[in-house]
Amino acid sequence: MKTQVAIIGSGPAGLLLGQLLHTQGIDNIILDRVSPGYILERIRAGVIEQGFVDLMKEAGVAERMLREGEVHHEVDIAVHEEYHTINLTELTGGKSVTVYGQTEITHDLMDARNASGQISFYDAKNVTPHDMKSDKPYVTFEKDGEKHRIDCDYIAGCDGSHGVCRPSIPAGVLKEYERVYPFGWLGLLSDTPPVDYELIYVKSDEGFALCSKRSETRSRYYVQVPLDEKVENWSDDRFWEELKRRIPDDAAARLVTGPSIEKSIAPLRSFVVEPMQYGNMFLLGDAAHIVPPTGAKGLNLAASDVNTLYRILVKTYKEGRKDLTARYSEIALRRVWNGVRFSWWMTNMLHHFYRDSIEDKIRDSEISFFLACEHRRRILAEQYVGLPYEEIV
Ligand code: FAS
Ligand code: PHB
Repeated sequence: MKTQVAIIGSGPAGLLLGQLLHTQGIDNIILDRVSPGYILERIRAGVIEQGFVDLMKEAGVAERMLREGEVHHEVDIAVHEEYHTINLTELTGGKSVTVYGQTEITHDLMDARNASGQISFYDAKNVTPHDMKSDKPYVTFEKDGEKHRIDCDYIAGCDGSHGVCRPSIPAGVLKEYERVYPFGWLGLLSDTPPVDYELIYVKSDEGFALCSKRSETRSRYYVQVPLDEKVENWSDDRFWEELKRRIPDDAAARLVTGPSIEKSIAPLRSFVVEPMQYGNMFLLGDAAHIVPPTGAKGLNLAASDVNTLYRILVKTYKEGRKDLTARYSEIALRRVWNGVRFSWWMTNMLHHFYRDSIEDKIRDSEISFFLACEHRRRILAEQYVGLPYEEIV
């Protein structure tokens, strides 16, 4: 088989890149080691930056997101029972975020790919990138007991944090940066009405909590738990009691509880590799970086990488540019590090680090300082809605 771009990974990064390239007539094949159903069962992100919404529009797959997604013009931060509203739209000159689950985005992109007849291989085993430093890279894999080879111009590593692309880069090439936090997020999804229309990020003496949603009838909640916590130790009742302890009393009084549809613990860490490419193989999304979800940046940084590589490849194929592919990592990392820093900053300000130390007092002071006045809240708002994508020139 031959294609122009071989995409490894059928999560949001791979699917969005494939769909955008298709709109420009750039041929691509997507490979994933699991089934579409397995991918769609994963419950993950929920807050989408305007830049991501615009990319979905450009890819021609935004119709349901625009119909069913909820545009949010503000977000609340409750610090020890006191609410602080961050008016995103006022503070950023008109920007907003959209609440629309990652699962739905993946659904929409998969449906569009199937409708367009583009080639995808699921349940592909032993997917392996080869000759990334040459101008004739290729990917091999096995499917239903048969071995296959895809010759291509470029390989897009969209295979997440446990993929094959990053580890296939020879030792000594990549520099890894990591911070592991002493806690994770225990998340619960329930078909209950959300406690509030707006998202509420909560800083309490008992720890962080987040009240989010997927619609007016489906809620998504999180509570911070120690890193060694096990989800099997958390009955629904225990989750709801702990959430009520942490959120402000008025919210706890309105909270509608119900059976969990999904319940899981995600560990929190910050992780970045540099560079985000090796020859003609590019790393995108979680394959290159991981952020704590406190800033709602994980999925949005994946979209940012897709935007960068997509624009570069269009100029490479359509304008004959030979200089841009070598600059993907340099350009992508500028926005990645902004997202990593914001996610680290929000995580530090809002979580309990299980020590009663001077750092905890400094964190309390920092969140109070930035919530205290409009021009400081603007610093938070501008990053939460998403900094602009860098123009590729
Ligand atoms: P993904 O991990 O989504 O997709 C990678 C794909 O590659 C998978 O389908 C996998 O099967 C495939 N793959 C892996 N190895 C392969 C191989 N060897 N061969 C072929 N295919 C292979 N972000 C937020 O903004 N907010 C959140 O609340 C949030 N919650 C999260 C909770 C969890 C538990 C996790 C893990 C992440 C969360 N994230 C959140 C971040 C998440 O949304 C990611 O940023 C997003 O999935 C990134 O998308 P991709 O880069 O496409 O990677
Ligand atoms: C979610 O709804 O899953 C969500 C929302 C905001 C975040 C993280 C997760 O910062």
